[in-house]
Amino acid sequence: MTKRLILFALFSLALCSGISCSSDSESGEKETITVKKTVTKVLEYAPAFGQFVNELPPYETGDTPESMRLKAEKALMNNEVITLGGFGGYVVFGFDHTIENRPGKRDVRILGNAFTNNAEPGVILVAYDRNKNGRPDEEEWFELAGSEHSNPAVVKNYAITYFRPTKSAVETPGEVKHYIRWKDNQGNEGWKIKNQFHQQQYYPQWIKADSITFSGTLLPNNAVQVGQTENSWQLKTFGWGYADNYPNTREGATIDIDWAVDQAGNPVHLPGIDFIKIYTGLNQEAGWLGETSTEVAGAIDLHLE
Ligand SMILES: [Ca+2]
Ligand SMILES: [Ca+2]
Ligand SMILES: [Ca+2]
Repeated sequence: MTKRLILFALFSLALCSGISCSSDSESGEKETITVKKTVTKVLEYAPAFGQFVNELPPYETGDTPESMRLKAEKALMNNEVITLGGFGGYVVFGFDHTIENRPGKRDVRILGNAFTNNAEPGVILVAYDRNKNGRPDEEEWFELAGSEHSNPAVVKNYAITYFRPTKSAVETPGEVKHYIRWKDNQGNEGWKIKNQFHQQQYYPQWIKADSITFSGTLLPNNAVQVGQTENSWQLKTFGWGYADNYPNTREGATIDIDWAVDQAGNPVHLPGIDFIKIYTGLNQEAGWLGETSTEVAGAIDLHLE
C-alpha cells in the first residue's frame, strides 16, 4: 500500500445489516433465515513484509497468528482495510452462506482501497465447500483467470522468501536501503527498503521464524514513472479479475465465479463459493510509493446487494 492511500481510502459502500429471507421448513412452518451479504469470518491472515504491516491491523506485544487473525476478521466484517504486504501475502475469508454463481452475471464485489492510477492488484482464488466440512480444502481452490492470465510476462509457480531484518537495520532511523533481504525461485535476490515515511517494523512481528516464503502467480509490474516529481508514479489498472485494482464502486471491482480455472488453465464451473483467498500479485517497488501491496476491505455478495 502506498502512502497516499490512507488518506484516500474509499469506504463508499454501505455496510450490510443482514438480509432476511423466508423458506418453508419440513413441518410446513415458515422459518426465517438471516444471511449477511458481507464477510463473516477470516480463516487466515498472513501478510508478507510491508510498510503498513504491523499497522493494518495493528500489532501489539504478545499478539499471535490467532490474535492477528481475529483483528483481520473484525476489520473485514466492518469493511475496514487490512494490508497484505509484498508479493504472496494473503488473507482467506468466508461467508455464512454459499454465494450463488449466476450464469452470465458478476457474483461478488471485492473491496480494497484502489483509486485511479493506484491499483495494487491481488490474485483471487475461490473455493466451493463441495464436501461440506466447513473449510476450504486444497483441491477446492481455483484461481480466477483475470485479464493478465495469458500475458507472457506472468510467472506461474513463483516463490519468494523474505528474511527477518537485522537488529541494526531495524534500529537505524530514516531510509534503510538494505532492510529486508529477499530471494526468489527465478534466481533473483535483493533488498527491500525501509522508507522514511514508515518507521515501524515491516516484518510481521507475530511470526517467530526468521524467514517467510510465499508462492503463487506473479503478475507483470504495473508501475509507470511519468515524471521526476514526487507524484510521478502511477500504478496502472489491469483489465479485470483482480482485487484492489478498481475503485470499490466500479464494475471492475466485481468478479464472476465463472472465471475460475484449474491448474492447467481450463475453465471450472462452480455452483457457488463459500471462501475467497486473495494474495498480493506483484513484487514491485515504485519509488517513493514504496512496495506495491494489495489491501482488502471485505467483499459483498452481489445477489443480496
Ligand atoms: Ca456468475
Ligand atoms: Ca471443504
Ligand atoms: Ca491499495
